[in-house]
Amino acid sequence: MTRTALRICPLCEATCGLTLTVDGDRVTAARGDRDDIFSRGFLCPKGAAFPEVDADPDRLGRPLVRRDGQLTEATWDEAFAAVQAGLRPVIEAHGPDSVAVVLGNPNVHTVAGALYPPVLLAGLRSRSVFTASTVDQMPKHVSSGLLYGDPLAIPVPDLDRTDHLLVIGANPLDSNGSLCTAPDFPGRIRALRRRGGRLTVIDPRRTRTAKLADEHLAVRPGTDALLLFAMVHVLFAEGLVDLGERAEHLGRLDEVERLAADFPPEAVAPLCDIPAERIRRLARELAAAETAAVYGRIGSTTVEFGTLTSWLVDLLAVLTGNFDRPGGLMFPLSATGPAPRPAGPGRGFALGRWHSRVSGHPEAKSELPIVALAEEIDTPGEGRVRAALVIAANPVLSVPDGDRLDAALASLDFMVSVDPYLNETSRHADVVLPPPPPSRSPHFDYAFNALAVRNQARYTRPVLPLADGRPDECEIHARLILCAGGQDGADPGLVDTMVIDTALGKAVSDPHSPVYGRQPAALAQELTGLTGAERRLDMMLRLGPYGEGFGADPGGLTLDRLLAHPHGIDLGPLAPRVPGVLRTRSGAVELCPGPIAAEAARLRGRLTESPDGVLLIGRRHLRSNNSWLHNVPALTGGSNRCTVQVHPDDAARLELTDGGLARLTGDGGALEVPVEITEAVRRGVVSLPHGWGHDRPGTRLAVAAADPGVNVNQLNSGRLLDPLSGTAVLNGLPVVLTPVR
Ligand SMILES: Nc1nc2c(c(=O)[nH]1)N[C@H]1C(S)=C(S)[C@@H](COP(=O)(O)OP(=O)(O)OC[C@H]3O[C@@H](n4cnc5c(=O)[nH]c(N)nc54)[C@H](O)[C@@H]3O)O[C@H]1N2
Ligand SMILES: Nc1nc2c(c(=O)[nH]1)N[C@H]1C(S)=C(S)[C@@H](COP(=O)(O)OP(=O)(O)OC[C@H]3O[C@@H](n4cnc5c(=O)[nH]c(N)nc54)[C@H](O)[C@@H]3O)O[C@H]1N2
Ligand code: SF4
Ligand SMILES: [Mo]
Repeated sequence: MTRTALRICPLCEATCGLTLTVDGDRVTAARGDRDDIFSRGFLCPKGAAFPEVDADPDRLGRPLVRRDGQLTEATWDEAFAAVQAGLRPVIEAHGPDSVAVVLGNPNVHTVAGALYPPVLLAGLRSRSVFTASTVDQMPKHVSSGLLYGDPLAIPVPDLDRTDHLLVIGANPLDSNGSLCTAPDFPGRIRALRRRGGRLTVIDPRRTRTAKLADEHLAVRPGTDALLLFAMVHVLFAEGLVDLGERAEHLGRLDEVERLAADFPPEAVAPLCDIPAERIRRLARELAAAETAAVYGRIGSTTVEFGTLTSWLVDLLAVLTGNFDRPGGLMFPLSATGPAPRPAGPGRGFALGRWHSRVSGHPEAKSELPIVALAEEIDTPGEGRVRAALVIAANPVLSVPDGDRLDAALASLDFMVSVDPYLNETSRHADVVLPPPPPSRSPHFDYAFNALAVRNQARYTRPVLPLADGRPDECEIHARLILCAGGQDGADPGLVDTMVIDTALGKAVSDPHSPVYGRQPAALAQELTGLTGAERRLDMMLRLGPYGEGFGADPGGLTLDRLLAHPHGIDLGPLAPRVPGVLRTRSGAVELCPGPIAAEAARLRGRLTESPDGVLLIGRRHLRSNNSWLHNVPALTGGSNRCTVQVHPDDAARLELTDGGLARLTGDGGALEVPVEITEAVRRGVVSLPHGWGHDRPGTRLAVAAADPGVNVNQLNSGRLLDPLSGTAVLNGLPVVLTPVR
């Protein structure tokens, strides 16, 4: 008996709606849901491989507990008892900071990862918090915190309406977009071209996105801050600054002009390797376009001046009147986010409220740089990290100097992994808690609806039931929270009840809330949903910007209404949100925050440097995802290879041959890698993908281990950081290449 069921794809930020074919207790096929209000039938090869991803025989079905040094299968009750027995003594003897919480990327793709880690952190009160953000988008959060007073207020390019898209260090044709949720990003770019719009791509590699562009500029890695500053310089110098309708909410423009004075195109051109006249033209085109959006991603954030570059991306939109208006950069309004409130001064954003123990890195957004995790474990002394809760993260591969972290994790007193795989990181755990596969999990995009190019809401329930006795990932997280608090055995539903009580308690005492003055217990009674997580979703929808407000707006959103629209509810195109979205102390956009001005001064020091040597950058393959999809045969092989791409001229100079081996040496180590000679990378730049290196013992990844590749992050010591955000420099790393004979 086959049937079909809907499921939002969790494999990247595009959040496509899938129609799954289900045969008995297996998903047998996936296609794009043509009726999905946002993705309209689009899917990529990863989504098409959903059945194989879901049914990978190496996914763990039962928890593992370390006994006599060996990870062995255990019951769920035994596993949670082991968690509490391992964790509580560490907390009691050494305090909460001795427990590191490590959160990886898939947390933004699961309901559990959105709803429970904040509760865990609030209860545990550990300052040892490390996430994938500090090898990713933290510079954008810091930039938004400084500019808008809210690190989560990230404006996105209004892709479907813009006339001019300037892309800096992003390759959405392979990544399907990031910090800009847009199912069928490729189709949306083609539509831009069809309506006469212009696409410019700045990227050291001629990517598939660059090939679609009107113009591709192969910038020297790590120099975008200089390039964009020179564009700002030109806008001021040529009188092209036009703040448009938002001018009254924009503060400290004159200070920006003073900073930009130091970066004329002629000064940066030799460093960026882009002629001054082209830089001028880039600025003029941006200013002349009817509407324009600037979009930066990994190549703009995981670089030494990542925060400064992220700020410049938004600044260019501001200075050309493209901020907070259709066709420019706009703030999405998510259905589960806080309801808009009256404009006015906010609490602002603070950086460096505490520092890491060993290297003194400032916190950002209550996190410490994940590159500092190893040293926080392996450096003796008061306050050392002795235990770790690792949730959906594989830092041994995704973070610089995996070998050091590998050894550090092995030395912990106690470690838990919430992970479906026994992989390079989870093999060190004392307890592995495997969540069920996506077909048996609910899906709602708490994170990505706040970054989507169209306001909309979609929810899919689990397509298949859980096997007997198996908890879903929400329950795993809830029980973990109870164990950390020494309450193993208590009803995991209590965690949701507590969250709901707290949230409703706050809402009823907020004069701007539709439920002001009402009784929390009575409101809680109204919530629907089959699980605690669903009741929380119902609550957030009702209290959110489109919510029915517990009766205040009977036409508004509730869980029931969402369930009645299985292909989703369209909430319209993005709308202007300034000044209501601002949370700065001044109540205005802070165009020139102090920490940014200091970074600009540091950048000025680079103007006198003369670049040389070979720089390493990364790349992503369409049929892969970070470190964890190499175990699915349908997604391996073909172009999906761990090779170092080298320009033909560099290959000739360095005597490298296509298919031969090169030895790459960085400040963190050396690797031998097959060479792929291609004109796609510019001269002086080589590219190696991340997430490979599946050759460590003690894992259960049969397919990945057969073609392990090498771990690019072993070339990187992790010493180079974007100082404001603590984000590791993953792109533009100096390396030396020699042939291996
Ligand atoms: N050199 C270099 N390094 C990079 C990058 C780069 O561009 N270059 N990119 C960086 C970026 S952007 C990121 S986001 C990080 C990612 O870094 P991580 O988050 O550490 O890595 P992932 O490979 O995404 O895998 C996370 C883990 O989640 C598990 N997992 C998969 N699905 C689920 C699930 O449903 N629930 C749970 N609990 N676990 C699940 C996987 O098995 C895997 O162990 O890597 C970073 N590292
Ligand atoms: N298929 C696939 N999709 C994915 C992922 C995946 O692993 N595979 N990972 C997901 C995740 S976690 C994320 S964060 C997103 C990332 O999404 P993207 O940022 O779009 O992905 P990347 O391919 O890393 O693109 C970064 C681009 O920056 C360029 N670059 C490197 N250094 C510089 C520089 O100094 N300056 C400039 N201007 N460009 C530079 C690189 O050549 C590359 O083309 O993708 C997500 N989607
Ligand atoms: S683009 Fe992303 S969300 Fe869409 S099918 Fe592919 S992996 Fe899934
Ligand atoms: Mo990422």
